[in-house]
Amino acid sequence: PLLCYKRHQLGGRGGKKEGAQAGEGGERRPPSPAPPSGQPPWQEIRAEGLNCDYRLLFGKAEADEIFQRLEEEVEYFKGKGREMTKLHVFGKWHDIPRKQVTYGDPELTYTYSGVTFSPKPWIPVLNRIRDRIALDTGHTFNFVLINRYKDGGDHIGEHRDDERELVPRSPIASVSFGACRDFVFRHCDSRGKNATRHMKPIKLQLAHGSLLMMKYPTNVYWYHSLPIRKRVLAPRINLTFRKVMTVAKK
Ligand SMILES: O=C(O)CCC(=O)C(=O)O
Repeated sequence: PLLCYKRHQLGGRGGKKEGAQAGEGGERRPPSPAPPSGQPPWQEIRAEGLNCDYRLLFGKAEADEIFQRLEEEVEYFKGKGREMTKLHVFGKWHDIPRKQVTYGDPELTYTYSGVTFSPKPWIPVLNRIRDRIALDTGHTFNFVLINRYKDGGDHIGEHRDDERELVPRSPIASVSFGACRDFVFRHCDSRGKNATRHMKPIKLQLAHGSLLMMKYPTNVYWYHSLPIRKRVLAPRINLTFRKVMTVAKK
C-alpha cells in the first residue's frame, strides 16, 4: 500500500512524514543523514539496474507558488503544425493524453516522432527550478520537457527516455507539482507476453514539490509510466530536466 501524505497534496495542510513512498519491488534504504541546510533527506530507491534518489525539493508554500506561476507562464504546444501533440501508434495518429512543451538552450535541437524541433527559450520560473536542482545536486541541465496532466485521466504510457539525444550517463531530474500521482517503473525483462523473468514493478508516488533523480543506468533497464488514476481530479505538472547533446550545426 502506498500513501501520499496530505502535506504533499495540493491544498494539503501539513503532515508529519516526508519523502518517497517506494512501493512493491523497490528497496528503500534508510535515508542518508539530513543535509546541513535542514532540507529533507534523500531517499535512495534501488533495485537491479535501478538507481534513483527522491526528496522534497520545495516546501508547500513555495511549491504552491511555483505551480501557480507554471500555470500562468508555460505555453504548451497547441497542435498546430507538427508539434508534439500527436502520437503514432499502430499506423494511426492520436492526440497525446496530456499537454506537452519543451524549453531549453537556443542551440539545441531534439527529435520527436522523426521530426526535429527547437525548444522554446527559458523563462524565469523554469530557470529558478533548474538552478535549484543544480544547487542541490551539482548537476546542470540544458533542456526541460514539461508534461501537464489535467486530471487522473491524463497519463503517459510505458517508455524509456531516448538516450541517443542525452549526454551519456547523465541523470534526468524529474520535478512534480500539483496532484500526487502514482509513477511506475517496470524492468525491460518483465514486460508483457514476452517477459523472460518476473520482477516486481516499482511503484512510487511523486508528491507536490518533489524531485526524483533518475540516474544511470535506470533508463537502460527500466521503463516508466504515469498510469491513469480516475480518482485524481486535480492537475499535475511534471518537468524532466535533461542534458541533451549539443550537435554542431552545419
Ligand atoms: O509525469 C511524469 O512523472 C513522467 C514524465 C515522463 O515519463 C517523461 O518525461 O519521460
